[in-house]
Amino acid sequence: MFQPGDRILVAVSGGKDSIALLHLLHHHNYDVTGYYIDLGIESYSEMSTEKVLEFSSTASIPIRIDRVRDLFGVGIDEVARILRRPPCAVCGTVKRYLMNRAAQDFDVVTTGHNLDDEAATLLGNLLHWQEGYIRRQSPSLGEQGTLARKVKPLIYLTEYETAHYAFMKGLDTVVEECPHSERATSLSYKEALNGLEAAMPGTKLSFVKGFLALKGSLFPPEEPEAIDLTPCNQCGSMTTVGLCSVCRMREKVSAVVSPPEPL
Ligand code: Q46
Ligand code: ZN
Repeated sequence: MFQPGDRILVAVSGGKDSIALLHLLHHHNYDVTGYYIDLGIESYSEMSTEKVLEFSSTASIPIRIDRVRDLFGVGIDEVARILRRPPCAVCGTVKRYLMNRAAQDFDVVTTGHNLDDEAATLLGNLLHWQEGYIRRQSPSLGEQGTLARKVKPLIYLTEYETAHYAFMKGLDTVVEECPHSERATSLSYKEALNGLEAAMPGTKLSFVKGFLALKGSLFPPEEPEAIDLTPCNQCGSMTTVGLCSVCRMREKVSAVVSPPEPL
């Protein structure tokens, strides 16, 4: 997934998985920088920001922070309300945008997805036959255009195991989930998989490992569609049209709240 000399950006939310990953890689002397996005979701974001900053200062690991409020002047909930879109849809687009921007200074981006996350995503993709997503589901996505490599080093460890690591190392992490995660369908998939795991231990691991072993023959990679990308007129990030999706959001939001400084 990466070499000892690579500059690694570790996306952290303040939760146990991402903090455990950052702690583990730092402990093994990799060149790591944490990357945290303050979503501006009231007490949840305040608590997460506090934990991430505390961890970075006690562990002496550099951390880079972007704030959604610096982009829009308000947090995710308010942006979603103004745009009349679900918070998670807005959040996903904004996080991707910020992460890709931050990744430009690094060789690889890592996230703390664990086995439970990966199995739930796979189950959801299969239940709805999301062929494109199934083909792309992988612990390691190569560089695409200007986008850095993205890897998930923890996908063979269960949520229980990463929680155990965090506990044994005395890592102080955020226990609360984002208030919007309750509506996430992935929770239902996780519950279903936990039921299967309890009846047949090892199910999650064999589900994900078996998929990755068979993916090449069942879902062979397709030739990527040639898409013409040009720099966004406003922020310079690569996009298919004049303004990227985040700059279009910024335009709409700035009609309602005072706009922050230009990007
Ligand atoms: S998408 Fe939705 Fe998550 Fe963003 S608003 Fe919260 S639950 S944090 S992974
Ligand atoms: Zn833009």
